Amino acid sequence: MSLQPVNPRYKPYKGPAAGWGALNAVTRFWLDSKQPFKNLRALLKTNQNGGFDCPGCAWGDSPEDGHIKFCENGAKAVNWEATKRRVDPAFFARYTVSQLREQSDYWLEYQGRLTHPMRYDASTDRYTKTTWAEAFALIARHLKALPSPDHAEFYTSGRASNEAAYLYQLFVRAYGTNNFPDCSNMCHEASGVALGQSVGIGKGSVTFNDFEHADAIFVLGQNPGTNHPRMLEPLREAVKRGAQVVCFNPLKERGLERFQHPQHALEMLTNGSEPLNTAFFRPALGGDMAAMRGIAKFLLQWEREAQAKGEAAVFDHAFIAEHTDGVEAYLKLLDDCSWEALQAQSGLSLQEIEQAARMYRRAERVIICWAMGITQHHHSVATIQEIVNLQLLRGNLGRPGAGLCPVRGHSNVQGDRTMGINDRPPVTLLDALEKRFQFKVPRENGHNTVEAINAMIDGQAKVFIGLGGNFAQATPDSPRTHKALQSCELTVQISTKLNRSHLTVGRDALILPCLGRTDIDLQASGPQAVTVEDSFSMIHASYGQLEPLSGSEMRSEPAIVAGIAKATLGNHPVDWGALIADYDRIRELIADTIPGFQDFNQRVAHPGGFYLGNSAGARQWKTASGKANFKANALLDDLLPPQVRESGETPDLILQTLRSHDQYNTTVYGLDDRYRGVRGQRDVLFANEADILRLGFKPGQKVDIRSLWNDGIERRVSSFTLLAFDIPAGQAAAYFPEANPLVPLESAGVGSSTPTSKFVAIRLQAASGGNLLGSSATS
Ligand SMILES: Nc1nc2c(c(=O)[nH]1)N[C@H]1C(S)=C(S)[C@@H](COP(=O)(O)OP(=O)(O)OC[C@H]3O[C@@H](n4cnc5c(=O)[nH]c(N)nc54)[C@H](O)[C@@H]3O)O[C@H]1N2
Ligand SMILES: Nc1nc2c(c(=O)[nH]1)N[C@H]1C(S)=C(S)[C@@H](COP(=O)(O)OP(=O)(O)OC[C@H]3O[C@@H](n4cnc5c(=O)[nH]c(N)nc54)[C@H](O)[C@@H]3O)O[C@H]1N2
Ligand SMILES: [Mo]
Repeated sequence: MSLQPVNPRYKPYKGPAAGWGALNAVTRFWLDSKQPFKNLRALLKTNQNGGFDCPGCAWGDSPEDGHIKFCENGAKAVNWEATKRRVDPAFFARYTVSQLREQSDYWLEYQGRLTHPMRYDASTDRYTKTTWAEAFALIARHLKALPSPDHAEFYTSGRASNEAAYLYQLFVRAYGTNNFPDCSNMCHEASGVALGQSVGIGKGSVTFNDFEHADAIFVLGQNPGTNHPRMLEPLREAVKRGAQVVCFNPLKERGLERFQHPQHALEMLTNGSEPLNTAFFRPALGGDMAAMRGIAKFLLQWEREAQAKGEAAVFDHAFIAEHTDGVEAYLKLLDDCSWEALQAQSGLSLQEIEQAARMYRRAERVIICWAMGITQHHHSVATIQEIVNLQLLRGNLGRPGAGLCPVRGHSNVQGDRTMGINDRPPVTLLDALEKRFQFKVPRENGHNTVEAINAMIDGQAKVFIGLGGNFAQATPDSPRTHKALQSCELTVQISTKLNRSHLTVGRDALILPCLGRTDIDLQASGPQAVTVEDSFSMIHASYGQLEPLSGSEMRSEPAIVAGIAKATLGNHPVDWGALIADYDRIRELIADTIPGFQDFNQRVAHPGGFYLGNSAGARQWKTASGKANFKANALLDDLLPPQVRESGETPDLILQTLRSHDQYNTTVYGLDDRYRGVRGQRDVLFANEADILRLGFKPGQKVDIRSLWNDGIERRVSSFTLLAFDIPAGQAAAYFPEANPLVPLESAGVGSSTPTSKFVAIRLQAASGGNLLGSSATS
């Protein structure tokens, strides 16, 4: 039924994840980029000592293993960056900005690499060539004209290297503000906040090697087959040695179902594949907190039974007594919540919760991994703290094979935060900066992403600078965000590729073309390395390999930041130019001010890099209580936020926004989503066939989608094709960023301010423009 093709462009994918299909896709991307051999060579150095760090995801590799690690989607990321196509002054002469705005996100990025600094001319509605000196002077002029440094917003996307990020935060704080909206605010912010409160450090506690020792790996709200393909190998190895992989995902994501590794030639020949998951639970959107609480409630019941019978304990009492705080209040909460409420909210039956609990209990060592399906909800912080609570009950933290693993997104998003890209900076960081650089550091919290947009809407923020990323498309409530950017006096984008943020211009606007991970970064002292931090807190060096497309017209991110800083502040508080001549000097400053980086230059020279350490992983608790905290958060009465109920309308469906297989965030590589069987289109709405019929539509029909909130603002996208899909009743899914206009800016996580991209209440109506796709649409 629901997995039947509903139109010619939608065919369910039958093959395993990765394997031959993946290699075909990679080959196609190589050939498309017009320099296959060069790219292949570049690729083979990825993540090896002496090569560059993969600009794809933040998954780490085994530090001991010298093997070349790559995956299909890493290959796409490399290839996309290493193209020979150029978006140069001649390109910009051909189009007005208004004309470019008519193009799709896919088309814009596909045009190639940005090669020259460009300045927007409002009188002709075109970008024209400018010089670096003029660009820096323009930025300095705007920044100095602001009534307060807090009227500027300094965005960071998670590809920026440690060196670039460190210089950026130093410049911005010396300029006088903590306004650091960053992609993390839309991503793993809830993980950082929740883990900081629970265990005293906002990062994952496990390392790569822990995956070799776990008896069970729970994977919640994550689609590694597409977004972290290199994670599939340790999962597969775990299954091979008899460990369990337990998935919680409303969608039966292909990569989690079956897996075949492209580098295992024999298995490719037989087309065999290992069954990967050992259990697959399909919760309601936002239902994971209730599911985890249900597992904990079973453990409590079994603990009491064991005590009564004098059998071995279920809880790790020694760990709880020595290392934790707050267990009584938490256990009371478990007693107080009803099985009915847990079932209703989790979307799972009591039998399913019990099965998950049995799998959890059977395992001596458990790792719990999670990503955006957990972090982009109203109650994400509470949900992640519930994950921690569960792990604490059995001491699954700070011992081999057990722990917490928020799987990060952007390849250096974790490192950027370590370097001080933080709108709520810890006092220790500010003190260290003040001491080392002898200037008065701003102490007030700055703006996160949602606050930055609101400040622009309110006319408070007037200058926007983006160190990478695509702010216009990655943020929620797109039409409002676009207007916010357009209300600025100056918008600056430091970028590798053309995207919609360059076309969402303030009165003045600049495009500053930068080098990417793959490019050789030549400075006065020779080619430079930069460093990054992966999800396991491993720091390693990255050396670009490819000749930049337009010589010195493209600059490195550190050089661009230093150029802006020098024009704005002169040689205060450092000699910016001297730092750029040799990045070792930047790393010396990092060593002086950021904990864990002493002897940075020497240690990063070590093959595979070095481990930053993790206090929670070492059972040191940097919390106020000095212990790991059980957090007794109440379960939400209703997953539907009050603002939706106040809209006076009942939602037809709850929508999550997610990534296709052919995209990297707002970068669209192609229009297919192989594992979900979609071809050649992105404006689709996945829904359950019964829901489609119940709502009076037919599969293949086009609909307009409206979202519900209590502020009277109309949020709508048009002409999305309904795809009947294997998705739980009441749920829907659509791709990010196409669906972003539906996410209200005000709908953000408690304590994290992360837009609730995985929980949007929607209503459907027949598309104003037309109906069925064609006669074969429902065949
Ligand atoms: N190729 C590629 N790699 C990437 C990226 C990319 O776009 N392309 N993006 C990078 C970035 S920045 C990030 S943050 C990561 C993102 O990695 P993911 O978090 O895997 O990305 P999403 O596509 O948002 O997928 C979310 C998954 O959570 C599930 N889900 C949604 N809501 C819920 C829920 O309430 N409960 C549960 N249990 N599951 C739910 C969805 O069905 C989906 O499988 O990937 C990184 N790597
Ligand atoms: N609805 C919805 N919205 C979401 C999400 C979702 O799941 N649903 N996910 C959120 C998440 S997890 C994230 S992380 C954000 C992502 O938000 P961003 O990080 O802002 O977006 P990206 O699409 O990764 O940025 C792509 C652009 O970065 C530039 N770029 C690429 N490489 C480099 C480089 O090396 N240096 C520089 N300077 N620029 C470079 C290119 O110009 C490219 O166009 O989106 C968030 N938005
Ligand atoms: Mo992300």
